[in-house]
Amino acid sequence: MEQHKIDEYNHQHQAKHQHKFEFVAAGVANLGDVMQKLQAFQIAIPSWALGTGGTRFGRFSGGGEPRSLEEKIEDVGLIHALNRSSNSISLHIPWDIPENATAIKSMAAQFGLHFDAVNSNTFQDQPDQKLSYKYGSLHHVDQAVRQQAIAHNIEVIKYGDELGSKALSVWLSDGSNFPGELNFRGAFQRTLDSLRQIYDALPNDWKIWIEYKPFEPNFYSTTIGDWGQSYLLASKLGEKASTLVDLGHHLQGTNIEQIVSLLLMEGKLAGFHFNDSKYGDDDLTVGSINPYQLFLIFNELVEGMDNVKMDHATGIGWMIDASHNVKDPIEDLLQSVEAIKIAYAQALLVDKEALVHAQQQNDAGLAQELLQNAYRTDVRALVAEARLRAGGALNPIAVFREQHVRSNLVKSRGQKTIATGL
Ligand SMILES: [Mn+2]
Repeated sequence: MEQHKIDEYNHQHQAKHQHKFEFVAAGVANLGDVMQKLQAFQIAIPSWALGTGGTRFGRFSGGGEPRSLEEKIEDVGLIHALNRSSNSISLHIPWDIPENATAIKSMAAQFGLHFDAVNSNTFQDQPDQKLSYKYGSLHHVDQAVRQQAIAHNIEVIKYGDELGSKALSVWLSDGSNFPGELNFRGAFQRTLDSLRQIYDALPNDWKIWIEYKPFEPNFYSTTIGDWGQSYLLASKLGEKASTLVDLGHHLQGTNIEQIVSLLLMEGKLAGFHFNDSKYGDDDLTVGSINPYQLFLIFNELVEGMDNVKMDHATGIGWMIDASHNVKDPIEDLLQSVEAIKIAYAQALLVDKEALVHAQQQNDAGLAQELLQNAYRTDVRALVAEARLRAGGALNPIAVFREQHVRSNLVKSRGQKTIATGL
């Protein structure tokens, strides 16, 4: 995406935008601070989200999908050029093994990108794999399987280290399908022991992020099933270990914002996998189903991070983890980043002093007014202005469509392409 095309679009729409921006800006007391924070806030793009996802029933490719790690980096580079809010990529090993780390790193740098957390995979068997993960990996009853899974995680750290990543993200599908199949205590202890060996292999400045999920692919128990189990493991491992919150990995009705608040208080919130859901781990576009919950989560994040004077942009890891079955993956990711920044901007607008006072007075009515005043503010022009100042597009999706990016990608990559790992 050539910069002049973005500039041209912005120029054409500048007057209308300026009007909207000035209107909303007039009501923001700490405008300079808000704009600076919005520009600094970046969300990592996972390498597996650039192709069309699928379900266990089928997969319908949209065409022009990235065929290699290099093409995935190009796609993230495009997203970042348009929104100036996605300056890193999170790799999944073995779907995206960097054969030549130096070349990959410098290619990413040309797009202004760096590498976020690396993700290991012991939830499926690879073609050349000796032992199967059918009955789990780090919790497996057979030590040889556990050792294979530990060695894989240590190899992922090695790949990440070559690329400048600073964190290993671990999600286990380990669990059981039927009551009685598994001894819970044994499974937990073996998982802890395996994680300890991985923890010991972390470079000094690295972290390990432990993700949890209540069900799927196992339907009776998951060995790291909720934030308490993840927190217990992270606490026993040590200060380099913390809990990763994937928004879709909760049962319906769970108060995620309360989980986030307490993990932050304990210094154990690693970061986020953003998505949205209606029923389970639906991996839908962020903010597409329940944007108010997203705002409430950001409200707790901002309050909790400010409480410990943590830098919002760098204090914890921000990443999308979504799947797109019917939408263009790039458009979907642009929508997700936008939804995150809107929720963040709204959280920055909450009148915190007044809220503390309302809480002290047990004034539930006023507390709700204060939160919803912020939530119901149309902050889109603030987010667009931050993007404009950073060199991005006033409307990233409009530019993507006007420039016919997808049809050009189909022309150069082909209609029937399948992104690696999908
Ligand atoms: Mn996730």
